[in-house]
Order: sequence, then C-alpha cells, then structure tokens
Amino acid sequence: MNYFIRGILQSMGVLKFVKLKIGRCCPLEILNGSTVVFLSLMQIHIVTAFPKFFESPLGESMMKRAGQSGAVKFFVHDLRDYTTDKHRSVDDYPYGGGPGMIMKPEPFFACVDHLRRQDELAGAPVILMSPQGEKFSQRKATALAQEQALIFLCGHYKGVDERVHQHLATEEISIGDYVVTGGELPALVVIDAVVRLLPGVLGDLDSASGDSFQAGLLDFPHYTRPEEFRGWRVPEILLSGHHAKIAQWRREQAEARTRERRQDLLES
Ligand code: 4G3
Repeated sequence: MNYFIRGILQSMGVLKFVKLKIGRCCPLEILNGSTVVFLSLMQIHIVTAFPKFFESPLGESMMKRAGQSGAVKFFVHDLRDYTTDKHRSVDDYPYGGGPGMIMKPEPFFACVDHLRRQDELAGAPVILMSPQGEKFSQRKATALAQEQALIFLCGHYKGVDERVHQHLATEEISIGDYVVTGGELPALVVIDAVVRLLPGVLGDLDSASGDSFQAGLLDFPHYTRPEEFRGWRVPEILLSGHHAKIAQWRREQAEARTRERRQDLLES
C-alpha cells in the first residue's frame, strides 16, 4: 500500500498543491524549508449486502478523481462475506411478526469487529444510515470531513436489528424525512458531501468554502452565455466588471432568497 501526502506547500511565499508519494509510512515532512500546511488521507469503509451498487458512483467523476488523487480511499465490504450459514443469509423474519425482513446483527458485528482491529479504524465513527437518525447537514459534513476514517453501515429490507443501532453504530444519520429501499443511496449522499470538502478534491482552493450552505445562506443566481436567451437577459450588473458591486449584489440575492424560501435558516 502506497501512501500519499496531499497538501498545500508553502514555498518562498507561494502556495501550491502537492502530492507526495511517501510509501508505507506517514511522516510529517519539512522539505527544503517548505512547510506542509495540511495533509489528508481519509479512509471510507462501506458495509453493504449490495457491493456492486457502489461501482459506478464511486468510479465516476469527482469521486473517482478524489480516489485517484489519494485524498480518500474507498473500501466496499460485502456483508455476505461475514455470514457463517450455508445460505449466506443477511436477513430474517421479524420477531413478533409483521411484513418484511430484518437485517441480522451478526454479519454487521463480524465485519465491523474485523475492521476495527486495524489501527487506523480503531476510533472511526460507525455510521448507520437510517430514517430514525440525526438529520444530515452541511455542518455535519464539515465535522465528518475532519475524521481520519469513516465506516458506513447500509441496511435494507424493513430495517436493521435494533442491536446494531444500539451497540454497534456510534452515530445514526438520516438524509431527510423519507424512506428509500436501502441505506446505500443515503450513504452515497453523505460520502459525496464529505469528500468534496477534503483538501485537493475540488479544483481551486476555496470552491467549497464559497458554498452557500457553508455561509448558512442559499446560493445566489448564476448565469453563463449567452447574454440573452429567449428574451431573458443576464442581469446588467454581472456584465459590468465592477467586482465589489457584483459581490454586493450576490450577497443581497442570497439573503433575499433565503428570507423568501428558507426563513428557518436565518432563525437558527
Ligand atoms: C430502515 C436511510 C430502513 C432502517 C435508510 C435502514 C432512508 C434513509 C433503512 C434502516 C433508508 C434516510 C433503509 N431510508 N432518510 N432505508 O437517510 O436502518
């Protein structure tokens, strides 16, 4: 396994992105009088009965580049590899009766126990995606982006045995007040929101810090060419070249939209 340091190298007063191949260990390097301002390599582990589900979302676009750049490394674990019966079953009928199947506790525990024996994962949050969880937010994404490693548990069917909620997961997250067929899509939503905050994943230095939600506001309107489309013109201020006035207009637009559409964001 080769490790890379991704960071910002401050060299003769100039900041630049660097990617350093450092082999099997992770020293904090001072190179030729240059300081590594920060470094990162996050491990993201996903425990699922449907590992193929993740092939294309993690293998395309930004997530693919994030993986290739060394900012993050993805590990997808097949729950069925942690079963012990001959049918490799991951679910069973609910005690007390009722429709649907419940995910069994043993494969989740066996897989997480196995992962937690790795030093880098010993303190990692174990996140169960569930409609009963804490509502996901940009604030939560920022907090998760500080972790060295994350472990996601994805349930299916009618739900997951309560002992996984109580004694295995360290947190339970919901992406919103609705139910989908499995925890896989919700986990991918959380992973995408976290990974794009990692240093070096987005193109320029501050493209994530400029996000509307990072400032607690909705985004301002964006326009590109053409200047006029079907009679609808781009606001004149954006064509003016007055950077200070443009910044002020954008701030006003973001505030007005937030007031009209999401008063709740201003109250908190
Ligand atoms: C019930 C998460 C259903 C229990 C998961 C997992 C929606 C979300 C499931 C359980 C989900 C959400 C799978 N649906 N709102 N379905 O984040 O642990």
